[in-house]
Amino acid sequence: MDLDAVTKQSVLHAKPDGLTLQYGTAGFRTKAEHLDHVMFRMGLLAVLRSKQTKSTIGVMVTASHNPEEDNGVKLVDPLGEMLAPSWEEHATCLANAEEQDLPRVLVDIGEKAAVNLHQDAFVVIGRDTRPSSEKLSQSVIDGVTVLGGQFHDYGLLTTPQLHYMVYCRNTSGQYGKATIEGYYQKLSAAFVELTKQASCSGDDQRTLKVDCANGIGALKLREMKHYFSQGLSVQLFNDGTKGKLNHLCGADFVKSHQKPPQGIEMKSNERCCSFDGDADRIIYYYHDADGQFHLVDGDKIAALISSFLKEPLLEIGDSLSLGVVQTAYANGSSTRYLEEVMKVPVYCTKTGVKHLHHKAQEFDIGVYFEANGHGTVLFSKAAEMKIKQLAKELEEDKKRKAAKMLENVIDLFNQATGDAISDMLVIEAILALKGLTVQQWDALYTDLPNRQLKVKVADRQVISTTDAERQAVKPPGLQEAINELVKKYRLSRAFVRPSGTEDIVRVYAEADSQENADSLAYEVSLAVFQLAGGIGERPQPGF
Ligand code: 16G
Ligand code: MG
Repeated sequence: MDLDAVTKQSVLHAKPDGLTLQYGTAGFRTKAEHLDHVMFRMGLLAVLRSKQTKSTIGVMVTASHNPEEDNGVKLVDPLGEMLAPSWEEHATCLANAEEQDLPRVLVDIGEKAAVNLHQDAFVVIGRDTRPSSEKLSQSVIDGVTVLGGQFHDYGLLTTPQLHYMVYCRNTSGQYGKATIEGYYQKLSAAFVELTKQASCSGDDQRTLKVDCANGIGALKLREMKHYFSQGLSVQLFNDGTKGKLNHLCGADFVKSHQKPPQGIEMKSNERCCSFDGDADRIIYYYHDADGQFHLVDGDKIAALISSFLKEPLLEIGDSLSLGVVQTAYANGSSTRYLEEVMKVPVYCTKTGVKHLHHKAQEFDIGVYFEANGHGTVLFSKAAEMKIKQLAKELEEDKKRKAAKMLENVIDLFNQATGDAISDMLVIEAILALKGLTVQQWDALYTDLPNRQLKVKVADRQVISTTDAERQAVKPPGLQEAINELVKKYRLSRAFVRPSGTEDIVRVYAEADSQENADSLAYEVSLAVFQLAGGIGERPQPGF
């Protein structure tokens, strides 16, 4: 390592005094103007990680669903996974090191992680459409270069596309070609193949309105739609030509406000969906004939996909294990439906894709979705090989068809991470194959009314949780208070957790009616405010 060169370059990406940031659930995230030094340093770190793993590492510049003025950065590990936890700590140390300590911290990480500094390093970089992203990704490149790393800058990409590139490059192209055309071709071919078996239903069924959150998803979907146009026609809204990124639109807005985004024309019973700002989340919705809005969220996506998968799995008669992974935010009705009606085992993990992804890897086929629309289906290598073999060998026509269908499903799901575009194509294929309307899909089960609130506290770390965030162990008395409140309502459940991305505590409540979910959420917020050091205005009832 040429530490002198690092020091010299670092001055051009100086860290503002006193600023400390944490590598959180999805990397670093804050106002764009505070991130230049973090980007440079993540370029440095990516080189070390690449040397250590002897693999290509990804760096994505995005702040996902957050406001346009924000930005963020995260590293992507060799198989498209989120950065390993011990390296998250290195990332935090490096980002917060004062200028003069930077060389020492770098050397320290190199030693602790036993990095062979003579190894070559290769880093791939992607960015979203934020005005700040181009300059910030140049700072990443500066960091990579000063440590002698090689790089490829993909420019504008969705987050899942960057994960895909990393995965392709580290599997010598076996997973797919590490180019944007490679991505379009792989997914579209699987989609077209899968939907071939769908009996042609009316035009109506095969049109989808997509709210792209004024983000990168719009650019990429516009390029890609020609590849699958024979199977599906997508109409793009909030495509970034006028509106602001994530402003009154996008998956996060729709899910948290439980209402349609601005800028989309919805006719009754039309199927619509929203991506978030970096296109790794997807949420569906529609207006019924009475003009009532219905949300079809990540839980219902998991329910649709798992029930679809069960049939061909049974048909091929091979006992591949299927599991569904959710978080505490999963609607209670969805968990009940999956366990009692679908009879699939359901597991709960902490919030954040990396936790779900990790758990899902324990199954032959692991379906994971957060209620907010992040998710995918992972097939173990063993399951994939078995299915591919059966698709070739099986004599019986029905069985072979089932195996072939599963083969296409494997190719259609982005195996590196949750991906709004890939998920959208899977969902559209399933609806077409099953001849389901969005209303029929929605009717799989009825969501319990629920409410999410935020509470401001002086220090959100005074709350600590256990049992996949469903129980608060600190501060004393809080869980007992929640238990008492929950008892007052039917079919109720509530939990609180410190946010991993904002300086607030999140409250979730569900109950038999919206009114009850709302008052339970309010009462729990008040308990948090009183017992966990609330600041500012006390929570108020009513929404
Ligand atoms: C991040 C996570 C998302 C999680 C959310 C929770 C990734 C890629 N993203 O956006 O999965 O739902 O954080 O935010 O892991 P919170 O901790 O503020 O509730
Ligand atoms: Mg996102």
